[in-house]
Amino acid sequence: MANVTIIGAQWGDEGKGKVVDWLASRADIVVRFQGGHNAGHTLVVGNQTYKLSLLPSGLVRGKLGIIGNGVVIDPSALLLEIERMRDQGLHITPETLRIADNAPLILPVHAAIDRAREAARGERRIGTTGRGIGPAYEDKVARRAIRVCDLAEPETLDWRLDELLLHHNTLLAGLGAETFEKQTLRNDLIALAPQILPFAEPVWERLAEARKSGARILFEGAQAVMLDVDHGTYPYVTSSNTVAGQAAAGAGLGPDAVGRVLGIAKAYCTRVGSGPFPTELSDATGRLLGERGHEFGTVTGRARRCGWFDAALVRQAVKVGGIQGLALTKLDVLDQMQELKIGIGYRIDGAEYRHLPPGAAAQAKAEPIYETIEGWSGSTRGARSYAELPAQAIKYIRRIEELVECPVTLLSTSPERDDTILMT
Ligand code: 2SA
Ligand code: MG
Repeated sequence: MANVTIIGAQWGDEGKGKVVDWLASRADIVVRFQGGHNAGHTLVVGNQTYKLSLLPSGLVRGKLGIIGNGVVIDPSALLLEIERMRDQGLHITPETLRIADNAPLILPVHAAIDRAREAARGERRIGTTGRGIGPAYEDKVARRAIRVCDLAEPETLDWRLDELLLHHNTLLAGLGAETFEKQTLRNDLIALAPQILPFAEPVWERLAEARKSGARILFEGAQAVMLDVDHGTYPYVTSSNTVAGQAAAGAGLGPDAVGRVLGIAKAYCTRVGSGPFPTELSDATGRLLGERGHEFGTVTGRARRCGWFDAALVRQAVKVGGIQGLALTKLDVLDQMQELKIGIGYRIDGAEYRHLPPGAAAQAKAEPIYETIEGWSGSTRGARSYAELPAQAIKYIRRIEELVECPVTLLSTSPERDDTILMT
């Protein structure tokens, strides 16, 4: 297997965890390259369910896990997750997990700002996970982040925290929220340092060595292309680049290392948080999709909004994300529906579009243009070969391939790892 990069092709929760797990068994190293503990990847292995947030999914398969520099790391959340996974029997040590020494940290002040800002936005809130992801990325770009390596230089923490708090306490006070004490933050960081530093190293060096020795690397994306800070439904996006190109920059290797890019898409569409969702269904069909698909967030437990597959959107994700093959998940949720719809474009103020234009007002007005396709009465749940699929289900997949201009190379028919069909 060559290197593979996995990214979401919609708004997240496409079932990346399962596909990453499936591919991790053929990889040597699994790398996270963006996002943080806002991600939620559910892995079902036998009778165990693992819910991972920040840790690379490959750890469940005993593969080396790497958290790259493109990730924002909440050190307390990391330690808690490691503890939780150890309780489930996973062996996580500095031998199995490495984190980039130049990755920025998420501090409690970031989560406080995230939440205070969301509260202040009221109706216009983004619906963030409240984990401090956005504010931590802002600090990185503003050059005032405290990074993993800084934990090894406690003598610099004073001025770093001064600079950070000058900015954030002013903001928090303005938002009517509680401010932070430097000494408390400093003490906490110093206490965390000996627990975090054993995992830290220049991971780019290890990855370069791994490439030289022919190791197979799997890059595990979080969130999805439509939540990308540049290409997504801005401002209703996350604060990182989620496209495949980010795998290289967020891990510290060249673009040739990215390998084959696999996009994950649900056979319908969901979104958590606010923002445009042209094919959203707020009727009984939408509720049915949510119930059958168990559409609740892994991290926050929020109910997900549901709607029809939006081929115009996924086509766009294929192009900007660099997706070469699609894994289609949760097809079984559509079993027994008489009729299915696929969004093929949008109507905005009387004009027709094949893509979603970037303006927030235009996106909010976008009415989907649908194509209707007959459903199937049989079941696709747990199918393990192409021959087991109803003819009409195959037709649905083929039509999606045409519309998004990308082949469906994998089909996942249940959360179980082995219920996966390699399409040829
Ligand atoms: P943030 O917290 O700043 O990244 O939020 C900004 C937007 O990005 C969306 N977002 C997500 N959407 C789907 N899944 C995510 N992860 C969890 C999961 C979500 C959960 O995989 O289940 O448990 O609720 C995720 N993370 C961020 C978010 O909804 C905002 O629209
Ligand atoms: Mg998820």
